[in-house]
This record gives sequence, C-alpha cells and structure tokens, in this order.
Amino acid sequence: MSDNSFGRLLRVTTFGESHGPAIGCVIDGCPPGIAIAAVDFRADLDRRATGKSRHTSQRHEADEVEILSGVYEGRTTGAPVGLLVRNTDARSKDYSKIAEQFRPGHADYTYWQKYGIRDPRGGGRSSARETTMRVAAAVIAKRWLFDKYGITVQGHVSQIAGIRPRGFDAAAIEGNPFFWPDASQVAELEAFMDALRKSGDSVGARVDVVAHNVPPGWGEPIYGKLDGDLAAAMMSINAVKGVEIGAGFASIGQKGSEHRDLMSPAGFASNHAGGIVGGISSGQDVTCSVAFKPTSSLRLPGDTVDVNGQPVEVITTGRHDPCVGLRAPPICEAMMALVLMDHALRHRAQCGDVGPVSPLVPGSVP
Ligand code: EPS
Repeated sequence: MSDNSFGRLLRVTTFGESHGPAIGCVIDGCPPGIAIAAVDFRADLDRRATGKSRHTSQRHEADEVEILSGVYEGRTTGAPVGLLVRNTDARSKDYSKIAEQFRPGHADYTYWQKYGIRDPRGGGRSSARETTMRVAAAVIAKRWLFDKYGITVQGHVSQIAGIRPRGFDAAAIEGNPFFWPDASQVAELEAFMDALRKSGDSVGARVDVVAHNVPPGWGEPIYGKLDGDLAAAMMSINAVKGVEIGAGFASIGQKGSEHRDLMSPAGFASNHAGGIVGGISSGQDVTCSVAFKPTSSLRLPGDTVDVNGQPVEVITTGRHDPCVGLRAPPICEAMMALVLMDHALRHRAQCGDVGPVSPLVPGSVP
C-alpha cells in the first residue's frame, strides 16, 4: 500500500489501522526550535474525536499522543518527529460479518479488488481514525504558521443535508456539537440529527475552512499550485467528494466582471478567487469548501454481494457516524495548515530573498 505520505519539504507519513495496536505519523522536514509538548495535541484531537456528543460514533478513544522522536527539551530538533496514538477502544467483533460482505458505497469493495486482502476491523486503513494523525501533525504546523506569520486556520460546518446557516457568528462555532456558526439553529440541528440517527440513515455535510493572514506569493505556478495541493489534500480525507476554492462552482454562473476581484491600493474589493490566483496566494484569505458524502455504514438493509460474488443483504451494526462531516472541520483545518506550511517552506527555499512588491493592504477584504 503506497502513497501514505504527502507534502514536499514538510512531509507527513501516517500509518496504522483503526483496530490495530496503534496509529501514528512521522513528520519530516519540521524546522528546529518549535516548542511542542504532548499536552499541546489535546485540544484539536478532542475537537475531532468520536464520542464527544450523541451525534457521532460512540467509540471512546483516549487519543493520547506519545512523542517518540524529534523533540528534545520541549523543542523540535529538525529530526523526524514521530507521534504515536494507541488504539484503546476497538471492538472488532462488530465487523465479523462485514469481513465477508461489501458495504455499498464503502471502500470495502475497492480495497478487495485492489489488494485481494483487507483488514475489515473498523475499516482498517480506510477508517476515519487515520485522520487523528493528520490533526496531530497539524498542531505543529498551526503553531509554526501562527508564530511566524500570524496565520490562523478556522473551519466550520456550513451545511448538513439541506440545512444551511442563517447567520454567521465565528464565536458560536466551538460552542455546539456541530461546529455551526448560528447558535439559534442548534436545537433544530439536534432534532434533525436525533431523528436521523433513529432512522438508521446518514447524511452529507459541507465544511468551509479559511486561513487568515497568508502572505502573497505562496504556491507554485504550474504543477504545485497552492489550490491544486489544497484540493488534493482535502480529497484525501475520507468521504470527501468535492472541493471548491473561493467561488468554486458558482464561478460557472458568474460574469468576468463579477468574478474578478477589483484592486486598489487599499486592497481587493472581493474574494471570489479564494485567495489564490494562478496557483499562488494573493494575500487574501485562502478559502476552501469541502463536500462530505453520507457515510455508508448503515443499519438499514441494502443489497450487495459477498466475497464470493453471491447476492446478500448487508446490515451494518456497531458504532458509526450518521454524518461524518460533523467531525471534519479540524481535519480540513489540519490539511489546510499542512499544505500552507509545506508551501511556506518551499517559497522560502526559492524566493526567500524576494521582498514584497508594492503589496496591497493585507486582509482588506477577507
Ligand atoms: C469509522 C467507524 C467507527 C468510528 C471511526 C470511523 O469505528 P468503530 O466501528 O471501530 O467504532 O468510530 O472513527 C474513529 C474511531 C475515529 O477516531 O475517528 C469508519 O468506518 O470510518
């Protein structure tokens, strides 16, 4: 199973399965001197974890990060940073039937076709559990980006099934189990999710993520476009089916006179580009919107085939997320932060001596 690494100068490799002894990552290319301790991983891992509300999988993992290497006396040394999280609440018997059947819409079938063998316990390598390590790696990236450039990365859920936020209050996002920016809708969402869970079905969601204070100039013009790398990073998250940068698919219906972001010495008048033009950051907020499909582990019966190609009815039991997008904002933030840090290092390597050229007022229009 290849391609378990991503990034060029900041290169993250993850390993482990959902029900194996542990999951982990190696972060290579980390600059020396970044202050980091095991306790620093707590907040973001808790934001992503299962079992924090009744609206997610009820698996209760400790998610304790052990720093195995690359940190001495609380600071990165430049050596590969090795992080390990032991799995503490796997319940593999839930998957004994799934070992012989393919859940429609799940990677069960394609893994089987590709490798001729699979670890069915908790989805093995295809489990969203793997995203724990991306979030852990990005704790270091977020810290570095903030300390060096004042960059912050914030995600929120911007759609659950057909429900959209009526208003936007950034302060509300962390105060409810849905990462939802309008506190007045939380009761409605609770009722919606309770009914969904009882029905045994699942729904999709949209997650928006924005990075503030990204300097202009990051990204490469052709194959290493910042938006290209961001799209690939987001698409690598389990269950993602679509990624938009800036106006995204709405660009199709816009006129050029509407889409272009007019400029003046005071800055940009709009941000349809999502902070990236020609693959390179413009100095505006970098914005990205990510579509998560409805999860495929349903207790509603459905037609499928077994490993012998025989028709069977599948029913998934065990602990599952009725809307995996609800846990996704920290994961999308993580992928944005890791891509930005990689590009910051890449930009520094080639163009570190190029000063800002008549910069517009940064952040004039987000
Ligand atoms: C998942 C199925 C569930 C979730 C898991 C993702 O696993 P299990 O059946 O073992 O409880 O709990 O999510 C996590 C454990 C996690 O940390 O995100 C799946 O099929 O992707």
